[in-house]
Amino acid sequence: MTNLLQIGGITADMRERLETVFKIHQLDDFDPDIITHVVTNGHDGVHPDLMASLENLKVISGYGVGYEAIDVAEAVKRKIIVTHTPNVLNEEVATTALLLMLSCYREVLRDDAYVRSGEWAVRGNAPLTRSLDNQTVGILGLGRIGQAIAHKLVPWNAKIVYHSRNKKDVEYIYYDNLTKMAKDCDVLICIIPGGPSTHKIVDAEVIEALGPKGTLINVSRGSVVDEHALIKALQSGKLGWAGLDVFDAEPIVPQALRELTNTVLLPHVGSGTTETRAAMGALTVNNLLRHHKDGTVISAVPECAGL
Ligand code: A2R
Repeated sequence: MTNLLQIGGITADMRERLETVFKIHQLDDFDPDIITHVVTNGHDGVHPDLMASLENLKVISGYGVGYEAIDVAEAVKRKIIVTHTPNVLNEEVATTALLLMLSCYREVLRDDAYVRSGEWAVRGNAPLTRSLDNQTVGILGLGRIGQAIAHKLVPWNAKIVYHSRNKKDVEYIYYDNLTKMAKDCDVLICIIPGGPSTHKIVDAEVIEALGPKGTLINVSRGSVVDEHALIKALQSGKLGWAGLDVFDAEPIVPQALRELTNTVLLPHVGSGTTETRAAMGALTVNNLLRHHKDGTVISAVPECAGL
């Protein structure tokens, strides 16, 4: 049997399929010399010290599309193939972005509380909310998920603009400057990878450019937004609303953010439906089984495509 190290949780389905060819070892009891394959996730990744200790490692299969918690440059140097699970979660994460946007615009949490508390019967109709129709939506990162978000916004007649490193061959308007784009947007949706190149790319200047009537949605990584600046802007009214699925120090969410009523907060569930998580789990396992069978993988991260 081939020896696989498990980092983080896996589902019963994943375990059952993996155990057809792998002996699964846990982090608290394994011999580093025999491990050739690792299964992990976007949050846990592989600690650099652990990776260094696995001298015979060939494949790291990640559950999720983001892989900044794995030192891919080091993996490439060592000819270790890193895989992830792109595409199978595009529609779900896009739906989560829309859910957050709708919840902010239509004050779903406030109005739900209004009904539950009995205030409706005492104080009369709830205050009006904002229409999601005809908004200018800026997408930060028009990749696989960013494009799925743009498609889902069609029924709301959104004007889509975007910022990414490169201009794409699409009908949407490209901004090479994020602050400029934020100034022109009603909503800014973040869906770029985490890591050093995007760290706090949404800073105080971008947040203030979005403005008092603006809405920030983050379904990518907490690290891409300056959370401190975000809280200050939401408290002072320099930013209108925020819908967040991701945070700087998950699962710890600052008390100040939790106290704000102009936020909608989710516990990193962008891809968190039974159907989509099953598809992600299947691809994570398929990458490992394929490698076991013929030495290839299905969905290597771009940096490892040539290995
Ligand atoms: O490289 P480009 O021009 O295609 O732009 C990519 C953009 N991006 C950036 N934009 C601005 N500044 C950066 N430093 C920067 N780095 C990357 O993010 C591309 O438009 C987008 C990423 O698209 P995909 O690689 O197709 O990723 P996918 O599957 O949409 O997932 C995005 C992220 C994941 O990495 C997780 O963190 C999260 O969503 O779940």
